[in-house]
Amino acid sequence: MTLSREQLEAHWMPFTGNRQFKNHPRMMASAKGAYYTDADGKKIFDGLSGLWTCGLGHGREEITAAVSAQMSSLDYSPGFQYGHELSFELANKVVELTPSKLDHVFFTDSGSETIDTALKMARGYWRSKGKPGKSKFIGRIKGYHGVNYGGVGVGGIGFNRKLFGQSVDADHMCDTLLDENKFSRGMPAVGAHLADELEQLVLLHDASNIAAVIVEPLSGTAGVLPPPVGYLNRLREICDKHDLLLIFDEVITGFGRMGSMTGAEEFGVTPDIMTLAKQITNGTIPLGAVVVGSEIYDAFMEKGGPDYMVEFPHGYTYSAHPVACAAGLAALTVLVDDELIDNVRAMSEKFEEAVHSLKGSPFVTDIRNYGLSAGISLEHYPGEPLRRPFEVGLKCLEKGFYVRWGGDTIQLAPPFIVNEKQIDDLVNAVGESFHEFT
Ligand code: PXG
Ligand code: PLP
Repeated sequence: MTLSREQLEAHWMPFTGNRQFKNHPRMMASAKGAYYTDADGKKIFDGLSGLWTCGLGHGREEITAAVSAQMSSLDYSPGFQYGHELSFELANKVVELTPSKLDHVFFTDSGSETIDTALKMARGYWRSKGKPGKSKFIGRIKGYHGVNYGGVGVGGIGFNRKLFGQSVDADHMCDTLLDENKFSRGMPAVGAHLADELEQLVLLHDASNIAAVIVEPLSGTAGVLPPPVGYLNRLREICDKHDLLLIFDEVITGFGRMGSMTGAEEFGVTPDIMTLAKQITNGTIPLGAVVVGSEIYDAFMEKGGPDYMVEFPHGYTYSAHPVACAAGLAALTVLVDDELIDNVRAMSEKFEEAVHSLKGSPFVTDIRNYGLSAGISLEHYPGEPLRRPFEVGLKCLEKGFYVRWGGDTIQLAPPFIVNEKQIDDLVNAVGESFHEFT
């Protein structure tokens, strides 16, 4: 590495232990396919697909070519009051790949912006319907919906909230972790009844005060929590019964990781609003998307006033950025043309076998998986729940494997192009790391 310790001070890194990192930097230098190369030239397997972003693998020439051509032809185009054709093409592509009820796309630049946009849409929708009281949101404990003000308010990870105080008006359902489901493979059998807590919250707050319910179909950041069988269906029924919008935050589950194009498709439940980001450009250029049905879009259009008026006073300087749209179109084309979701399905069985072989390893208290994602919970050091996963992550890195540590879990999300040998190597490295504590 060429940078001095002093040169590392200026950058305040996101979601990073800055003090630890700057004393022990982990610098990536390049990436190709399923591997990173670090600043010392060491090859590292990408066991988290970037940050759940790069399922197609790194360095896809099709994306590079599309981005580079776009930079040369139209590097920026004003997103407000002017357009460019690529964003319309990409919107059509997203509509084609998401459930048929969802047919309008609003572009943002990240998952967090996408969530805050969706929350504003939900409130604006009810106001346009003459029901301004419907403003509260219901999220879920352990939910992660990004870090903007709305997203942390509906989010359910205490660590992400406690420094900042309450933002939007929100209450939370319980998470879906149950002792009897420990070491479940795929969707846990028990837990549909947990959705009934939403009925309790409706009784408490009254539906006339609630705008929307927001959940990740599978909670990613919390440590990979697949939905119990019937749980999402039950949420949908309760939302329908009480006229609540249902938002699926598919920032991680969108575009392939579950073995279907979306979590909604995989789990057979369609939300009113879907939020997408990450995999939409294979992580190459920041881009997010909110997808809604005509019912919501039309509500804004109908109340929009004269046609020169803006119907939804919202948008980002970089909304529908032409270079991001070029990356998105290229990435989604590769995802479809290379039939990579078929490989997710083919590999997910092998992946499930492999990760569950870690049952019985030292400190492992639970293992959960779905598609190409898995979470492994670890026994705490007394009073230090976050330390062991951090140590495991560093041990894996020494062995040449990048994995995520977060909360009391280790998380794995290999790229969609992964093969059986790479799965074995990844899981063996994680297993060896557990044994090195004893
Ligand atoms: N919703 C969900 C479900 C997410 O997983 C966001 C919103 C926010 O997206 P942005 O683009 O604003 O970060 C996310 C992002 C991890 C990890 O290691 C997960 C996320 C981001 C970074 C790291 O689990 N999820
Ligand atoms: N702050 C100021 C002073 C701005 O002028 C703008 C955008 O014009 C913003 C914030 C919002 O930036 P963005 O549109 O990139 O979210």
